[in-house]
Amino acid sequence: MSVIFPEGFLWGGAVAANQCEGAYQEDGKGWSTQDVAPQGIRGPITEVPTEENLKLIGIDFYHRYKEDIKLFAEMGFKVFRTSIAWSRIFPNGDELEPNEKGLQFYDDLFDECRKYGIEPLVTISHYETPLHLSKRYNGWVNRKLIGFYERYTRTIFTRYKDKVKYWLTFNEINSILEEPFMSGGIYTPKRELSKQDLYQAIHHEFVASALAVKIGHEIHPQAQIGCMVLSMPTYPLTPNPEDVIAAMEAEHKNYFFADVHARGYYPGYMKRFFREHDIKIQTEPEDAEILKHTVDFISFSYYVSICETLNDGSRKPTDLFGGVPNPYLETSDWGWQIDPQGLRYVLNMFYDRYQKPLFVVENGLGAKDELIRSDDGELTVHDDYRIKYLNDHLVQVGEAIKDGVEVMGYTSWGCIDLVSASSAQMSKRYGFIYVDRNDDHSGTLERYRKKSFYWYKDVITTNGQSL
Ligand code: BGP
Repeated sequence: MSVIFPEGFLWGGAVAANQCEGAYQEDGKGWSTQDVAPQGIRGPITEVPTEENLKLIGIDFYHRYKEDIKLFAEMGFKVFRTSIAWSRIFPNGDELEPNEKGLQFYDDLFDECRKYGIEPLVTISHYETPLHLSKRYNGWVNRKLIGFYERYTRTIFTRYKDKVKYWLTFNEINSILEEPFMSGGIYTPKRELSKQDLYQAIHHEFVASALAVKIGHEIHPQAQIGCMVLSMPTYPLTPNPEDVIAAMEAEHKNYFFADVHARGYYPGYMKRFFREHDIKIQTEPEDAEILKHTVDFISFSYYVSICETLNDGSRKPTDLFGGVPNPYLETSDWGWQIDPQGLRYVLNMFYDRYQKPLFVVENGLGAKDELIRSDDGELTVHDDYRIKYLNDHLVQVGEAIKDGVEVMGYTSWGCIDLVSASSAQMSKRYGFIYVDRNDDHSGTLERYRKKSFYWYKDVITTNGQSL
């Protein structure tokens, strides 16, 4: 490849605590919203954690992280994205003192990363509000959550300031639109949640996120603190201007979140939306000033693009993401449309809009893998489909760099197999490393290098020249 990825480009992989750690009841951890979602974010939630939940030990990362980080180091990772489980640090979320054992676990984890020169990139809240905050306060609908989050962020910034430089405030913050419970800890069932409450919760998250940027910089001036949004380019299905406007409005729904984080104020199109839907956001006098603490960089996940068309009721929407399917694109085993060029498109759109550095912190192919014995006797997976997917997407990151976009790094999602967020299954695998763990909870939990492991190692060693 002729593109020179910048010197110091942060190559790596990403996971989230709740999808890999397991150890849900160890060392003083409290319950989180994840622990009552036995079928993943799309399934019904239960009152208390069920038997099924307790069997979900993730990939037992809590006990095996040393082995896993060693494998990441073998691939040459420069960065490793994970999250801190809020309920390990503040088990209920509203207590005054943190749980020392929870803090110690992440101390050890970050030390282990640094031992190999791997920078941790830490998501402060990744789909796992402490369950107590959800039940008692209705999650982010309640302004009190800002104070609880502030205490939590202050605690972790202070504790890890010598170990962590890169932070993300909320995972896929815009996913609260579709997943108010998992993303916003909102206990009210989605069908009964008013737009007023939803956008009030979003406002509270914005203020909390900006406060984290402010506090983070006060405690650690060199810290780089970003927002994290789910990016999903939305194309007009046809050149009909109605479709173009439908696509623009659908994009606004998502841009709104990055706009507030990058610019520090609400965009005009949202003020119009609030007026037309009679939404009156309750604010405090200090909010406008707090929001001016804008992020250092924009990070995002990228999996799919969709199309939009005027809503005449004749088109079948895609089930998970809304919009309608793009007739030019193929889909993954899980029906997610594959569009590498959409990644170049979205990188350009974000950069033109904000002129801030960008970080691709999630991208990857969820697929069914088969563990086989290779000629040399090793157990492995011949995941050429994954290599192709990632290669095609990274080539487009390279194209965006040629376009002049400032890209800080790339962390592929689920660099080691983990539990899928939407389905709570193991069989939807993203990793370079296969974990012997099955949907029925059987398996040895042994780790095996897939073919893509060696491919990615080459990509990193050559700083992208092997693509
Ligand atoms: C993102 C989430 C991740 C991750 C990924 C893949 O939305 O931030 O937590 O799970 O999607 O989704 P899934 O696991 O459903 O395939």
